[in-house]
Amino acid sequence: MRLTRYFLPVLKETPAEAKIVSHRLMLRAGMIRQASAGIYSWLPLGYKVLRKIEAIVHQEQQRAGAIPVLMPTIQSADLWRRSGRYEAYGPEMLRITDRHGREMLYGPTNEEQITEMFQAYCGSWRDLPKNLYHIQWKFRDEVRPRFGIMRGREFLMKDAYSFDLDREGATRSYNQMLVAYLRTFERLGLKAVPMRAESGPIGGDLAHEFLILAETGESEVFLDRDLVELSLGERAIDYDDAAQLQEIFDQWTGSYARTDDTHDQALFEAQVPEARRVTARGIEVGHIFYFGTKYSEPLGATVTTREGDKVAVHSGSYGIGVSRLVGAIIEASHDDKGIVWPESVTPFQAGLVNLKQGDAATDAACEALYGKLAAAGLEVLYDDRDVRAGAKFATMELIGLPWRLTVGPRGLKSGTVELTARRGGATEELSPEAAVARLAQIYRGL
Ligand code: 5CA
Repeated sequence: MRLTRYFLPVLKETPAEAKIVSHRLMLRAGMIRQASAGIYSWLPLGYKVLRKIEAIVHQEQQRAGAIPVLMPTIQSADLWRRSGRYEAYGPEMLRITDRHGREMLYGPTNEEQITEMFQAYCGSWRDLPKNLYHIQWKFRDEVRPRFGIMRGREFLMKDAYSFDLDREGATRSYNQMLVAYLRTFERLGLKAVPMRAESGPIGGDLAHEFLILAETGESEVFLDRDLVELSLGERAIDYDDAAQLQEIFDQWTGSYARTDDTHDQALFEAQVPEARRVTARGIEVGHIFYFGTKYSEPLGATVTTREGDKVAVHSGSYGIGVSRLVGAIIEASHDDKGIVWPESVTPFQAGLVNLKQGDAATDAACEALYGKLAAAGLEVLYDDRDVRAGAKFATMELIGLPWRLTVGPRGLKSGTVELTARRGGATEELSPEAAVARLAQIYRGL
């Protein structure tokens, strides 16, 4: 993409209304525009990142056995009356009346809708287990929408719903999602830790929230240093192997206890030696719930067991804040010049800076390199504007592309271009071919 043809409305000034760094940087880098309180348009650069995060979430959900569907945003109030949540959900729910006077709502979550769909088609133990998910916009009329897309009113969520015959099956489904989340967040370059949590209006007796550690996190957390260092890495996961899933669950949530301010500080201190205690702040990017038969009973989601008995299915729901993740990644990865994207979600894989726009030889070298990068399958933003080099560097740093190629007359004399890492700023001089090969290698498999 040539910058002169793109739509990248970067701001020089820091917007006064933005209180946290991700919100400031998203506005300055031209990623989002507020449409009304807590409701945003995604500008091209922001939309690209959102789509990349979405793609990783899709991949990891399907690897874990979840099946993609798409449910509507608008739901019928009657369905929610059947589960008893229509009144209980309170003013956070956006209630709408259609032209026939029928009460509708903009879905804040989809437990009712999916359970209704499940019970319409599934009636036997043979239909189980099932895990269906979608990535769809939600609306919650938050009292205080703030921090940009981090706490929006309209936001994009991945929500998965599992159906099992009994608690044992549901535990396996729960663990599948827990492990899928660990993988998803690792691929996004985030350190996420699962924490035992309250289930709130979703209900149920087992829930974990996934917190990513960042200075600006909303909640204070106390954790075991060993947990911060834990990683799945390249570990091969077999999502059909309940024992392996349980082992990972135990490893991440078990005896290395940690707590936030809603939990028992004394218990934490009893379990974790002082030398290993870490205090940090966390941003909630995911939340998983096991709620037994809370929705299946009132909505009639029953199956016939092998023995011929009729039982309500055990279910769970599993959310990821897809749009919130864009901000969370920035909170976790930025410096005083701007964003530092992890390679897995960067809007462009590299930036190309022409130091002497209008100089025939430099322009030709840039064009040739741009062509080679495209041929290698790399997504490049070519800054072909007729502005000072300093302004080009500042834009590249602000928008956070992990790699920058710089082409100027001096390097061209010796047949080289510069390849600079956004993180750390190290620069190498390479032939254009070697630079393309390096980048292709970095992005291989991502
Ligand atoms: N039905 C369950 C799981 S599918 C559910 O709704 N869970 S939730 O309420 O915890 O939301 C799931 C995730 O959505 C949260 O972990 C958070 O990352 C994200 N989220 C929730 N509210 C907002 C909001 N107002 N703005 C942005 N993201 C949000």
